[in-house]
Amino acid sequence: MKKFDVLFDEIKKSNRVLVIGHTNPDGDCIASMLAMGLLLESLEKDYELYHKDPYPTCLNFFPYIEKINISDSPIGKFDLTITVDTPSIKRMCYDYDSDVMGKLLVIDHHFTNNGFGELNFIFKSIGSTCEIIYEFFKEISFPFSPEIATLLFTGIATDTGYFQYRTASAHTFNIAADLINCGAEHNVIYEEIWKNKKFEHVKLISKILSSTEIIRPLKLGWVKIGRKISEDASLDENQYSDIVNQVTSIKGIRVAVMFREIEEGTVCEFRSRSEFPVYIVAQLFGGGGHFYASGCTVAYDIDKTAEIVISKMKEMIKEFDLSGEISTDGNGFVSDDTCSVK
Ligand SMILES: [Mn+2]
Repeated sequence: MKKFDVLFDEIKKSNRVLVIGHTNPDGDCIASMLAMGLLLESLEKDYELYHKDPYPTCLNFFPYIEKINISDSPIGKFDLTITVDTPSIKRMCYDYDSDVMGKLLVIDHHFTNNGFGELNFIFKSIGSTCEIIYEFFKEISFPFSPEIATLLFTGIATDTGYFQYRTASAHTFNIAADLINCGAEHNVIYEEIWKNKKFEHVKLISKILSSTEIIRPLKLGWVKIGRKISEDASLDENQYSDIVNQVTSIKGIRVAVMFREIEEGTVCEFRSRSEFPVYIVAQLFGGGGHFYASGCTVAYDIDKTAEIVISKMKEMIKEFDLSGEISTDGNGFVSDDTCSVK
């Protein structure tokens, strides 16, 4: 039996399929949804690509982006729901209701995913959901059109910080090369995603970054975005990611946090460039994510949240030795990670 037999069978035997993703979608999520949509299209399936939240505007260039129904709810009933790139049931962009949405199938790569679907295809060592979908399409010999290549390349590139994280393995680079051969224009994609900032956003980002603080001996840095800036700025996920990544780009800083105040509390986004697993911090505060990138929302204002989270992180980081440049896994496709059928 091949790795994705069960997944493909489930899709083939379904009548009406809903494809959704995680709240505040990023490039990997939207590209995965669209790629799955193109497979369903070719299988002549009745399907809907649905999302509750708007996607980052830098993804406007995505082929078939208009196929995503962005509204309050999907239309009608389904016998199969595929949620992509979604770490937990509470991060699904639409509350799961089996009567309306049918069987729940999860395709994901988040470290903290506990397999909340009836069928789970979770590969925790892979850097992006798009890389999993590449493997799936490869296995079923679904051809990589230039459109699919563009989508999958972008999803892989955005989730690996343009191939800079350790999750971008040699195998990931081989996949990227294959996708370029199939028509992904890497230079165009780079321009669209990373060279597309508005002038006022660059000025705002520089203002936000001027509040960066660091504790050099702990290799820890953080930045705060108050409620007013957070509401006025209308930055998207990709742009926020850029800000916290700037903090990790400081020489000697291995762990970074961005605090962003919203109505319900404070969003914390963690990044690690070391063996320090930031998903553990996120989990402590009710969130989750990856080894090197994770997040949570704390129900306090920004100053109180920062105080509590930073003090906890100081304790935790002291237990780790961040003096070296320790490398971890990133050895490509680990087939028997978690592929459960409940
Ligand atoms: Mn992802």
